[in-house]
Amino acid sequence: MAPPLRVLLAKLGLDTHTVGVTVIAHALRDAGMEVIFTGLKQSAATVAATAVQEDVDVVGVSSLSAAHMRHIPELARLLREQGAGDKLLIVGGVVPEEDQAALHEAGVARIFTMGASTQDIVDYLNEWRRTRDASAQA
Ligand code: B12
Repeated sequence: MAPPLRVLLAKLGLDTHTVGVTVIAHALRDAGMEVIFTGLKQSAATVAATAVQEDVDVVGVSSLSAAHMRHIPELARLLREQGAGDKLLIVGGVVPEEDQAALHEAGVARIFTMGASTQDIVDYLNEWRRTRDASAQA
């Protein structure tokens, strides 16, 4: 059997909104994934280092305090610089539409905003894994 998908959930900067990230952690765990939570008030450098050390497949940032443009492009850059650019980077929370294109440009694969269905997030991650594993075998 394939090992479970490993997901690092992160909170960056001064953002202390915890409900969304907790809901997502439970949903991913209930779907059989391994979830690691960084805790609050992390820097992009700490999250990138943790992602590498823990050898996760996915880095998911929960961002509700309007600091996404400050921290997330930096996190994407640090992941690439540390040879971890193949990890899937996703974001959830309060991200205005006008910022989304720049985050995608920086390396964010998908953004799930307020009201996103946890089942859609689980399905998205499972589908990403299927595609990744299929192309690795080809
Ligand atoms: C509850 C709340 C608080 C609580 C937080 C308590 C806690 N421990 O979490 C308290 C009162 C402490 C608080 C404080 C503040 N808040 Co507040 N808060 C909210 C509120 C009302 C609800 C957030 C919530 O819990 N939603 C429920 C969860 C389930 O939803 P969610 O987090 O959006 O998560 C879903 C998706 O976004 C997504 N998702 C989220 N994270 C992730 C991660 C991944 C990996 C994935 C895949 C998906 C995903 O999936 C989830 C399921 O659908 C929102 C308004 C709102 N309607 O969103 C404001 C809101 C987020 N807060 C806001 C603000 C401004 C603040 C304060 C700055 C207010 C102040 N002046 O002090 C402070 C900041 C504190 C800080 N340092 O971060 C603003 C943010 C504005 C912005 N980003 O531009 C909002 C939007 C209110 C508003 N309309 O202005 N807040």
